[in-house]
Amino acid sequence: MLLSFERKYRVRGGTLIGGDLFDFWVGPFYVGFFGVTAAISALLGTMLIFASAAQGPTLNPWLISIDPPAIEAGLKLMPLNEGGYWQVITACAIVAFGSWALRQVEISRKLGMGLHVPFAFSFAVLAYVTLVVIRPVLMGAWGHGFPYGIWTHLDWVSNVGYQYVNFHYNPLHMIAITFFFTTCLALALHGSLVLSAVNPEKGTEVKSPEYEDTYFRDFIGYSVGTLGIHRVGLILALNAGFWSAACIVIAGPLYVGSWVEFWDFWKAIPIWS
Ligand code: UQ2
Repeated sequence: MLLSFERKYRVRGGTLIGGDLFDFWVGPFYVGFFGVTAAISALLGTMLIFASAAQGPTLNPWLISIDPPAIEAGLKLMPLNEGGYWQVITACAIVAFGSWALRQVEISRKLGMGLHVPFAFSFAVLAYVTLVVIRPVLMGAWGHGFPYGIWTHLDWVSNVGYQYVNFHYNPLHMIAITFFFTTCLALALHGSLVLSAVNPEKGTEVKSPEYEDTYFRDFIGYSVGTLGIHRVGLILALNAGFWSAACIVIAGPLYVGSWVEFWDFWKAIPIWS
């Protein structure tokens, strides 16, 4: 059922490309030019995953893997069964993710809202593109991309990690992890605080945001505020994605060798050496 609110806002305009041509809805979903490109690239990419998997050697869903070309192939386009499937599937994925972000922009514009949602989603896309395009190109071979398989992508993370002896010593990896943990802390604080206000003792009234502020003022002497916590949450989550991309893109293109030995510079500082 269409809410009366939605009917009011289901009007033409706000599109980036295509004018009125794709400016319509299918059931609850807005389509738009980028809805069409997202659907086509997602469907094509998914069908190619099945086509590649059908080539074998296994149909066990846990073990199926669509591998990038061999490192020796460099940045060449390859035949389908020698990494070409991975290359075309990667291209489909990037077009699908890009379309999805631009569709979010069109919906934001239609509703006269900010672009925070597409901006946030773009950080996730950036992290993926860093792994399968930016870093492989900087290192000169598509073979540095990760394989599309449930088990094999885990192997890839493990193997790449050990190539740098112990990836946890990568300083940007430390920063990324810290942001992931802090994001969890912020969401746990926020989710529990809101639920505690909205689910009071049986027979008592739901508590207003002033109660939430007061809780934290009583507790730690400070409340960041009901709008503020969402700003904090967004900035924490964006940083988690950004530093994840940064920590892997410096490993290889900028720094080769052991992340454990990286910290030897610290012991060599003149003051204490
Ligand atoms: C808050 C507030 C909310 C919240 C939360 C806080 C009323 C409903 C969780 C408390 C948050 C603080 C003090 C900042 C936390 C910062 C980090 C980096 C974890 O004050 O306003 O709104 O949900």
